[in-house]
Amino acid sequence: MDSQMAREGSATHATAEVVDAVVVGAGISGIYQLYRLLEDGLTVKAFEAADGVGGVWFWNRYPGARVDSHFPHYQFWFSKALWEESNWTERFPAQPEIEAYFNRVVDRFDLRRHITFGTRVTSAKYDEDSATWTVRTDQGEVVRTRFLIFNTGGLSQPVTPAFSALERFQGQTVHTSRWPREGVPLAGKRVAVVGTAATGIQVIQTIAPIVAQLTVFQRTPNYAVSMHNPKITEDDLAWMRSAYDDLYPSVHASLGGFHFDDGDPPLYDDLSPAEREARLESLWSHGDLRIWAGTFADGLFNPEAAECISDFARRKIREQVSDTRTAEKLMPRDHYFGTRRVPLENGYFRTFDRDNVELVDLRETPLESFDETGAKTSTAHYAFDVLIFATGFEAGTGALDQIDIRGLRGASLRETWQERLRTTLGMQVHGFPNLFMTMAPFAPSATHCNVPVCSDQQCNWIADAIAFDREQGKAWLQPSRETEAWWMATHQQSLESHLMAQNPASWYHRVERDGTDTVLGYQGGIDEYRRVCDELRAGGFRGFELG
Ligand code: NA7
Repeated sequence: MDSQMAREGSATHATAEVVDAVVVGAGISGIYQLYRLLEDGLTVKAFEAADGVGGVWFWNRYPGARVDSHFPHYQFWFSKALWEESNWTERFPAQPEIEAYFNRVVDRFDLRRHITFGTRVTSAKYDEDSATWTVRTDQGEVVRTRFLIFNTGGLSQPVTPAFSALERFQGQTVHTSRWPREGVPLAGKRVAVVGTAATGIQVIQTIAPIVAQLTVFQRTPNYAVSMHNPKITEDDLAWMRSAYDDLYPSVHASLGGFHFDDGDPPLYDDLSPAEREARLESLWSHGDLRIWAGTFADGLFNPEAAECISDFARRKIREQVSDTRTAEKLMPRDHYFGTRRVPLENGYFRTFDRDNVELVDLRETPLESFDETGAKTSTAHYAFDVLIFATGFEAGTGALDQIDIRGLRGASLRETWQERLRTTLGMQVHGFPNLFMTMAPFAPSATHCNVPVCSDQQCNWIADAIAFDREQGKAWLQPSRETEAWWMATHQQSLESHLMAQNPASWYHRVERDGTDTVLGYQGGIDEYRRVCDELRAGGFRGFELG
């Protein structure tokens, strides 16, 4: 420890508030993590950068923002009483309804007073002698804590590509995940959108009818399933309230955090071409995500099966777009259905039939630079008043990379991960005792999960690990180096023969320093993941070091 750190350290010890646990983030995971740790009798302080709760549902207030998890799956699972009181109006609720729900939950369980809003954690340093973390914020707060949990989300740090001369553009520029609360005036404006994945699809289909002109800059076309989004009736709500006990075990034992009534999917080779087509039509007609992994048992492993689903999804695009050339540009040919995030769409493809919408294929004509009035591709200039970036996030590590996190011997988490990304179960990292995280790399929740289900399981496991550590009278707990190596090998095995591992980059992938590609999400399914987590817990956190 250098002398400055020593001085800083002793000042900190003298003045800092001391708690059992600090929770960073008040989104879906942070809210439940806070609730559970308080229930367990810990003193807890939560920090949230935003001035309200909801995480992604606070920040992503762009037009058309809506969840792709169908009713009744996207809500907290920790309280049956809460289920019995909850009301939903649509099968796929929109952002305002979800944000309001989080606010209701926080008030119902009196959690708000434990959260410090408008405050960003900037550093966290572990002190080996006291086995505590010192957490600092951008508001000058200093807190010492035994346990530190980052519920900061896997998709919270937005990315805006460094386009040439972007700073010259004189119109309004906005990223979908930093949409101002007061909105952005779009009616009658010329608008451009960069990005055509889950977010771009929602914003494009929503604003096309109100803007004067919409220019869509597309790099990679995406498959999308036509959403079926009826209003929720009193009967639906009555069913939901009676279904909690059945659904809870079922979603927690599923592949992706949903309960579907379709039974186990057949193998591709077990069906005739006509049976395959009928199955695809039937699954498609539900208008939700069941077609993603539920068509054929080998749909994400067998290239022939994957091509069959992809061909079907391309034909669905073709049917919705009048102009053949435009339809062709919208049809993915470089990846299989389901190897990137499959969004739901609600009129997206039909949007391109509108006279005021133009699709610019950046693969044909790359974006070269911006100027005062718009953007120039290799063949044309496009003028617009508002530029919307639906360009995604620094997935997996983005939020944590913003924080100076120092574990044993002052090792930096950011630098550790720059060497090579590694976690144990996506919840801990060797060398960072008592530090936990949710929605982080190498858990199913890093890519594929109905988040409330996965976060429920992870928050419980973390709280159980903390409880175990305390019951044992220990000060700290961390995975051993061997446990971490075992988990990384297990993760790697889950990708074997998986077509996702072979398909092109998306936010599901990360390219390591040495050029190797890794998939962020554990692909063994949340059932298997939970089994492994439960086994480690039941075995007294075998493979973890306590001290
Ligand atoms: P995504 O899924 O990361 O999509 C980002 C989009 O932005 C995608 O279409 C990208 O094209 C496009 N993009 C990114 N950089 C560029 C550049 N430089 N030029 C042109 N186009 C670019 O983010 P979303 O917000 O849509 O969704 C994130 C998740 O949030 C989603 O999966 C849900 O789970 C919720 P690309 O495909 O890279 O060619």
